[in-house]
Amino acid sequence: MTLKLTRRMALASAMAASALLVSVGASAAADKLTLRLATAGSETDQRSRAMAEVFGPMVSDFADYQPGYNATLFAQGTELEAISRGNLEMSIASAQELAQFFPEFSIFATGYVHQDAAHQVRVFNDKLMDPFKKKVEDELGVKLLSVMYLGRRHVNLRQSKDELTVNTPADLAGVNLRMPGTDAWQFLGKALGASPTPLAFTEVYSALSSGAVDGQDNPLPTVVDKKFYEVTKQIALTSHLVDLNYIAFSKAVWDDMSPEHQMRVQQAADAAAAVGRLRQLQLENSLADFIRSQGVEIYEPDLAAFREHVQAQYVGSEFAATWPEGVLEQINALGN
Ligand code: KDO
Repeated sequence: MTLKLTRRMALASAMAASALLVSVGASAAADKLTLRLATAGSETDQRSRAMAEVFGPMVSDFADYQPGYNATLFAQGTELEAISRGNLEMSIASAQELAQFFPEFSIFATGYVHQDAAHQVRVFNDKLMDPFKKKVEDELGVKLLSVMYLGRRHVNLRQSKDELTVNTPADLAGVNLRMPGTDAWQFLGKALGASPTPLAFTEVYSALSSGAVDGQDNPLPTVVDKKFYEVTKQIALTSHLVDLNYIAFSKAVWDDMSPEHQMRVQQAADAAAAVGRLRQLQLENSLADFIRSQGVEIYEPDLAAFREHVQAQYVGSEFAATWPEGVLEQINALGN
């Protein structure tokens, strides 16, 4: 925790400096606002497409949207710090990355909490989010504009179902499961019963291909978009995390915009999130047969066993200790 506080204090001073730079930059450049977005996602990912096809055009009369895909602008997990330091304007952020700065964000990255895409939207728009959003603005200089739907994460393995059938978390003992690099992701990998390995998203295909890892856990649309079906043999539909991202925006750039441009940016972000969500849901509900046609077995494990085991790992955990009193109950109350 001390490290995080130090990190946050360092960021606070960097933010102050960047705010000055932005205001000087903005006043000096009378032309369009430049909005660079960094993501580890591909250009064909539905979140990336929605930002390019909806967000960009909706703000194009006053802002120049410049996406950087496949972690080419900033390495996965470093985007929020880049925004905070004034080196980037936007990112597609995760609750797990925010939890590196504010551990309480791990509640939105906890297995089997969000029930579906609509639940994610109700939670993000509920007053329970206000203190979370304010803290990120005040201490990191990042404004969370909208929530994006990434999808249901499932266990996707190189081994065939005959070699290893995944019914309960006990079946994942010793499985080298790639999870993204942050603490909250590694904790989820362990909660599933596996032995998690941190690895950047852009390295996953080659690690599966070489056998450096046994599996990964992205949603079905990502399995297709990144062709993970070429290097894996099964998907156990654990649905262990109905995953989300946030459209993250520089607070310094936001504060420098007129109220009209702020409203336009907010509307464009909400529209892009809505379009991306619908497209991702349609894809998610239609890809199983295609993936099976590529030789990947897809089946349902003992969901009750997974849900019970994973939830039990969080009770009394270091993450649960950071959750504000009553928030989990409020999130559950917004469920179906
Ligand atoms: C991943 O690295 O598996 C992950 O799905 C984690 C998400 O939080 C998000 O960073 C995502 O990668 C990227 O947007 C690439 O899809």
